[in-house]
Amino acid sequence: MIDLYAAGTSNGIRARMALEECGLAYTFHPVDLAKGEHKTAAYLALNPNGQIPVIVDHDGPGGKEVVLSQSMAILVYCAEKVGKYIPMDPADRPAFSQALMSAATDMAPMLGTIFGIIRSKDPHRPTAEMFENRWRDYLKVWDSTFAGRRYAAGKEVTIADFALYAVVARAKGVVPHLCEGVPNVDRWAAEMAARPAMQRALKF
Ligand SMILES: N[C@@H](CCC(=O)N[C@@H](CS)C(=O)NCC(=O)O)C(=O)O
Repeated sequence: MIDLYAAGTSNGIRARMALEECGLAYTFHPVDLAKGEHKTAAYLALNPNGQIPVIVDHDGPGGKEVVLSQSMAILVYCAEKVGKYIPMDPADRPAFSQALMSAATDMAPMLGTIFGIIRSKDPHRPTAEMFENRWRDYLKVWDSTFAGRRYAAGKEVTIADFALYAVVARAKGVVPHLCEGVPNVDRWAAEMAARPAMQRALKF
């Protein structure tokens, strides 16, 4: 059994997608960020960074307990645990790694930065616009990619799709004006949204 500590942010959604898509049994523990539940001593013992998500796998490798934070690491961990959603053919790995890293190091931090700025007391519009434009540019490149490719890394669905969809779904919900004019992303996102595991993962 796995315990998941999360809230309905893109990082929390990503961890829940990992568990749902991999068909792993888990108990969900909602963490109320507004109440500071991620800063309690008990929570800090799980993740000293005081951030969601965290999973605790009571039956990790060798039967040992694994405590894991970082939503991307949780995706990789769950996929490796069930042997799915990571391409095994070395020829497929470069496109897979590139897609996964785009979600992890470009898309997710960019959206987090935009949220940080627009939710601040006195948002600095030129700075917000700079990051919003960068987000749009990244999304346009993804749109070109999806014009010739069904999934983020190729013909098969992988954790790169889950990593990316967590952030795109969140962006579509909170800042839809930043997600316009990308029909191929929309086609892919609709396919991801139709997956029953995704629908369960998004219910916070
Ligand atoms: N790189 C981490 C980021 C985790 C993160 O930023 N979590 C946010 C919610 S999306 C959080 O807990 N924020 C509360 C805080 O930092 O105080 C991951 O992917 O899991």
